[in-house]
Amino acid sequence: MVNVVGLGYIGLPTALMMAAHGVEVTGTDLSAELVGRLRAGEVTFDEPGLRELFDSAVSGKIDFSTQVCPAEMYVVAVPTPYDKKSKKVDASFVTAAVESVLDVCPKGSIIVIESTVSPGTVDRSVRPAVERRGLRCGEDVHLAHAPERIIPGNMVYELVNNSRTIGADSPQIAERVKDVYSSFCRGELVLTDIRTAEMTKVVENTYRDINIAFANELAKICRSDGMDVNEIIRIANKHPRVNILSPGPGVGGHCISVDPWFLVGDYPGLANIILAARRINDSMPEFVLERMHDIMEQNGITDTSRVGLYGLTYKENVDDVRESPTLQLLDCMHRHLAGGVKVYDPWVKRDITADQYHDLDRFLSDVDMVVILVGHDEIKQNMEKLRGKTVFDTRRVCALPGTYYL
Ligand code: SAJ
Repeated sequence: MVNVVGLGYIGLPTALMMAAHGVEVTGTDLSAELVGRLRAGEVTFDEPGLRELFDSAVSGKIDFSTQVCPAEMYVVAVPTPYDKKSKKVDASFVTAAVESVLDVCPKGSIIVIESTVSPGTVDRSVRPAVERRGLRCGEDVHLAHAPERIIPGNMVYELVNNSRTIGADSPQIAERVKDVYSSFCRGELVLTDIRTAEMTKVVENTYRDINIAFANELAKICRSDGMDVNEIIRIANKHPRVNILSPGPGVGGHCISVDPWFLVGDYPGLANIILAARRINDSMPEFVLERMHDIMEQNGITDTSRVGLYGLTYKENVDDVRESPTLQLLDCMHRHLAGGVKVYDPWVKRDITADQYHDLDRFLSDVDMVVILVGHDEIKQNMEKLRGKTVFDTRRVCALPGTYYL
């Protein structure tokens, strides 16, 4: 039996996937409200294929609970925020979850950390929590790290098809963890030690952050000299060994905008390109704001309340707004005392910010200029409605004549 601890964006699909493939699973979350909704059959966030996965899981062996329970294997998938000042990972949710597991776990059980942690966190925070109880790692309890790799918007597919890394203290334990994941995972399951698994995960997200930062820096260079950055990247990418990502209004989400800071926090003075990339990506909302002002000026728009930010999530076709570039832009505007803009996102039903609309036509009738910040399919499909407006497209999804780009 597997107990998945933490039923958020990673824990829930993982628990459902295991259950749908015949593994007996209990999903645990501290939030009684969340557990109540799951028990009532409600899928707690929007993700393609998650409803179907939920339905096939509940016809198998899955239970939801607020309590951690005795199990052969635990999968810990709780958040790992970073401290914004020190830039270091805050492992307190992980250690609290492990402590709750240690209260009930039978001798010989395996605790798999799926949460992304900075290299060394298992040694620094998890092992000591085990040892403080007089338990021995490798005998009374076994530790492993199997960092998640799935991308929001395509989670269900990637959960099945991506390769994954399993770090453990011994090859035998790694094999036992592999047996459980291979119930559903068709990708290669690479076995290694815990520290290598921790580092590899953070390196993957940092690599992507640096690649996006390169695209964003190119956008600034090209803008300063009247060149079309997207055309340049498109052509450069025809080279067989070049694959530049797309510039945009910034990097959001809880992964790529966070994980590189773990390396900056742990290796000050060594993580130089990584720090520069973070700074470039974090500077994009400010760059968007400057460009917005230029475009407003060129079009005689003086009133920011006639400007609409189109898209609020951190990227396309998800409902997640964590660290979203639009929220960063709003914060930036607030600091520049430039408020009053209107906001609309077809994916965001709840109220996140002031002047937020829930109806596209009303939103568009109240603005003269639209700033596209997310490339949702729904935004692409409704592009004709922007005809006649001043359009500033930070995602290169609008082909209407006269559109301004980054
Ligand atoms: N972005 C760009 N330009 C691009 C690609 C992305 O500006 O060309 C922006 C997005 O708009 C978004 C941010 O970057 O604001 C991050 O989006 P993303 O799609 O690159 O990544 P995430 O954060 O949704 O998921 C990443 C994935 N990591 C990698 O691809 C290396 C995923 O596989 C991880 O599982 C996930 O982080 C995680 O949880 O760590």
